Amino acid sequence: MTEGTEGLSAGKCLVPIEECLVHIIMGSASDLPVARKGVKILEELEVPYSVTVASAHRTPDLVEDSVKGSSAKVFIAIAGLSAALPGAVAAHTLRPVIGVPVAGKVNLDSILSIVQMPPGIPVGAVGLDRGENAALLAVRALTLVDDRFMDALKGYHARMREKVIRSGKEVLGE
Ligand code: C2R
Repeated sequence: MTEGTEGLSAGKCLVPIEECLVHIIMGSASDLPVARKGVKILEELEVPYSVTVASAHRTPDLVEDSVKGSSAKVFIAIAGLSAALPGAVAAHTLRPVIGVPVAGKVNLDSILSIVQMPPGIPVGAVGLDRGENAALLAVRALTLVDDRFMDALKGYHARMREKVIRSGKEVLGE
């Protein structure tokens, strides 16, 4: 884990950085609540990850260093407002990049900034603040290189199914 994200209590990358498979970049420390949702999933599914803060607008050199210095197979870029970050990350790697727009006073700004990438530099997009879906999509991509992640996802889906069934029973007083 890169310095500056100490708030992620359970977010330490327990393996050497070169073994982290998913690299999460937040445009600002204020995006931490969204990053936490993704971290929770990656920890539950035992996917080695790393987290850092770097901004395409404020610290473009750090974005480049962070991407080029990572051996991650999938990148997650979280940003609100004029969200250039996911596109900037995609400009520095040929690995898949998943952008997470962050909700604010105007929600369409970050969504459109991520979705409307110019031809040639694709960025996948999940919904507003959907850090967990970004992580799940990243794990789905990892199933292409390692079947262990397929088993992890199957377990996740089985638990989700149980939760839905249980909540239905509770609502209906069964
Ligand atoms: P602050 O809370 O630091 O003022 O940031 C961040 O992702 C955050 O959601 C406010 C918002 O600005 C976003 N930000 C970007 C970029 N850098 C910071 N969209 C970027 O480079 O795209």
